[in-house]
Amino acid sequence: MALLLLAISVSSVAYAQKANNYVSISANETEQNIVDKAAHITPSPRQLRWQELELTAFFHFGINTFTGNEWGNGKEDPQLFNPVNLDARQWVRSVKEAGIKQVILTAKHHDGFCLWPSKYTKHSVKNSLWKNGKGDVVKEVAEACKEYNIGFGVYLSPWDRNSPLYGSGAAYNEYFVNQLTELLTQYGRIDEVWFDGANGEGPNGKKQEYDFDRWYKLIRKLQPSAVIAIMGPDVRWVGTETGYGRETEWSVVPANNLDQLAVGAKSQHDIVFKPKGDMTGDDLGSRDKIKHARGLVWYPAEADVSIRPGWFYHSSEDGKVKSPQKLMDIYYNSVGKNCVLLLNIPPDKNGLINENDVKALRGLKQLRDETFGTNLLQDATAECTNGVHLKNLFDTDYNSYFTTRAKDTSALITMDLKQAKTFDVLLLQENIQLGQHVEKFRLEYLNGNEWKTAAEGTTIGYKRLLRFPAITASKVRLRIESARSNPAISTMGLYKQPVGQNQQ
Ligand code: FUL
Repeated sequence: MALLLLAISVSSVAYAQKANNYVSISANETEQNIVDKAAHITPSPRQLRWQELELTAFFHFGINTFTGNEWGNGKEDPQLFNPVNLDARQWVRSVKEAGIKQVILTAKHHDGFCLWPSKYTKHSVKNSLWKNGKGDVVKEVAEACKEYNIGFGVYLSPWDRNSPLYGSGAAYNEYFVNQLTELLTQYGRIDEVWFDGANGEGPNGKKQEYDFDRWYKLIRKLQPSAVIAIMGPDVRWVGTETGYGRETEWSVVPANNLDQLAVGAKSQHDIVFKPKGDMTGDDLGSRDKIKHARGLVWYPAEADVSIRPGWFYHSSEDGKVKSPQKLMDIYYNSVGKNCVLLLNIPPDKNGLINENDVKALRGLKQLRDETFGTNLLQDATAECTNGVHLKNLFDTDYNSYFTTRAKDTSALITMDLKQAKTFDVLLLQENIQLGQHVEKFRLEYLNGNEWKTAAEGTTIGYKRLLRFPAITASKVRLRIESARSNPAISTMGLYKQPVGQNQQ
């Protein structure tokens, strides 16, 4: 058994090393050379799996659910925690039915209260009234995710306002490693580990220095397929908590702002980056940004937002749950802008997702189904003088793609819909297994004898969605005006939003 496990972990490391995740740039390289290098950077297998999820959920749940706070101070009485009807299956079912593919539970928030019976603190479910101290929320959620076959991740706050060790340096890092080890070894597969950057002062008045290097190594060793998000090397925070991403979203960004460290002791390849500088500007990866870079790395964006004003449940916010229309707008602006959406749905004091949130999630699902049910291009014929595999644009296989011949980085694809159709949404996807290439594109339609612009954009990445005032036409064309290498477009779709949904 031990040998088998060793074999599995060795092969997964070897696989991870094959990813062309990072490239260094020497002084005097030409801009064209740098652009070529950028075009050939690709996601690691764990990053690709994560990107394809599109929709993930946060469950903010803990002692704050019972005190009404957003940030607890760590002095709460654990006995307050008593979600008498807790049903993790209802949580997971509610989000799965909405099309969400992975959840992240706040196993420990800044108050230090652990949702599992950690051996290393008294501030946990083991000293609560819930199930007479015999319960384990992490276990219940992990098991529900397995049952419903969706991913499971943990949020473990580095900032711990309860621990007397916080601020002490090595002793706190040891405590943190112990808790992280419990989470990474007791609950089966972990798909995402989410660290935020909050870093307050400990009882000694000192800020804790986090030993991220050690934490990353531990995660890579114990859960090699998990992405490490936000204060981590695999997934970057988009920069706001609104759920709205940026117009131009490159998954390849300069590594200048990041601290580089090698995770595997002997490995030259398993390099990871630790966030350091500001990654929240409007433009992180355009030619202008990469031409002076010393290294480039695949570091894609996650957009987080709560379905309610707060991250934790407050009954006073029951009437403030975001509407399906608002959630749909967020979807267009996150998933539709090359991000993964992390939507927070906080369970209530009873241990259930409130029915208002469930209704909003159902509404979102319905709007997505109504909009994206029929690709109006599915029976179209397409022509492109310098392109191949045009049919792949309209199939449902993400892996198959259209591309151009030779070294052509632009393309003009003309499509005949056979009869006039009305549409107001464009969907495009690049096959990011070949990198992210497109820098500028435009959708045109034939109006009488004149081609007119319906929509235009810069980056595509894993997915791009653009809305525009409804157009009726039988001929359209997609212009790839500029790209860093041959465009590899895996999907193109035209859709009509249901009546009543915002047009833009
Ligand atoms: C932040 C935290 O301070 C908030 O409470 C919340 O957990 C959010 C997702 O991350 O940094």
